[in-house]
Amino acid sequence: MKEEIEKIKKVALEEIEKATNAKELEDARVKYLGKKGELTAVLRGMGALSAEERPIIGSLVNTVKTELEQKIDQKEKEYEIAELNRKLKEETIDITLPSTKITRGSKHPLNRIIEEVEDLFVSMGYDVVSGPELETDEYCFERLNLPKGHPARDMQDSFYITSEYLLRTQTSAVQARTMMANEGKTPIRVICPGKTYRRDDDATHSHQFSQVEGLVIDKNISLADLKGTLEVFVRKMLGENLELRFRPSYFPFTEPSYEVDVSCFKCGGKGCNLCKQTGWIEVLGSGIVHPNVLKMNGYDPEKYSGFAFGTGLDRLAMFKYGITDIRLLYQNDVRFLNQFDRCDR
Ligand code: 2NM
Repeated sequence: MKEEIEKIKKVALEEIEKATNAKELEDARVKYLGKKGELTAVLRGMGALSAEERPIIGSLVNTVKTELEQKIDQKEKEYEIAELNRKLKEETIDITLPSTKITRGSKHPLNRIIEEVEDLFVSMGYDVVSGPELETDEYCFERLNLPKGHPARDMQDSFYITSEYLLRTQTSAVQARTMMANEGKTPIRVICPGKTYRRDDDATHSHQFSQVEGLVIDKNISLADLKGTLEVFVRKMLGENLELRFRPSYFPFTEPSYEVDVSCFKCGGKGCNLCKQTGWIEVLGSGIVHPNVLKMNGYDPEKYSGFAFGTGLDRLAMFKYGITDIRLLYQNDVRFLNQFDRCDR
């Protein structure tokens, strides 16, 4: 019996030692220590032994069992450590490598311009107001002294939705709304930046474009106030040393009306391709609010007067950033937009 046990032990230890993976190790455990294992079989056969032999053999079997268990545990530990080392080696990360860059958005050039214009006018006591882009004929034209039949109302130039509704062709509609909402109270000092729409589409005209218009109404507002205001505006946006030139013009909502030129900021007025050799660049429309417009929107032209102006923000952005095609402002091409992500950081 003793020899049999010693033999099992010897073979078992060899087998455990030979095991090269967890599966073989587990097989050995079952084979020798399991319920139907060889050592367990020896214990079962102990009934045939004498009373003196029984404890000796029993103790021997237990010692061998413990020894085998320890050997298996030790082998298992070795596998675990080897496995851990393998993983550690395989999953090593180089924390000194550069990380993947988080892409940040950038402010759209038009929004930069709008914010700059807003900051300037707010600092001079103006409110920034907005209104609907889908306008009524009444606010877009009628209340701005553009009666039915006026060429500016032409279906060819505007996006009419119905005979009464259209996409606003200028932001002046917002100013008519502001006057009506103020119910004859003064002063009014507002700018209205926003999107406007016309049936045009080429390198210098987009069917959707952006405008800012300004309106001031109070007692004793004169052309001098308009000129001073636009001088501050243009010099802040395009350059402190620029000169302004007021050219008589016509707008239905102002009388007198002026187109405002600025001395060429590229050549300094000497003449170049940008100013087409004239030394001047047209930047604004403006004028003294027409008495009809005041009257129609609740202001007595005998008591009050006002000035108004308007300009295209797209052109302003193009001048400031050297953009040559207006459509780039509306195509949302990241290759274009990315170029502005360093402008104010
Ligand atoms: C311009 C040029 C001249 C203008 C007039 C008005 C209002 F509401 F008083 F009638 N708003 N904007 C105006 C005047 C706009 O844009 C080129």
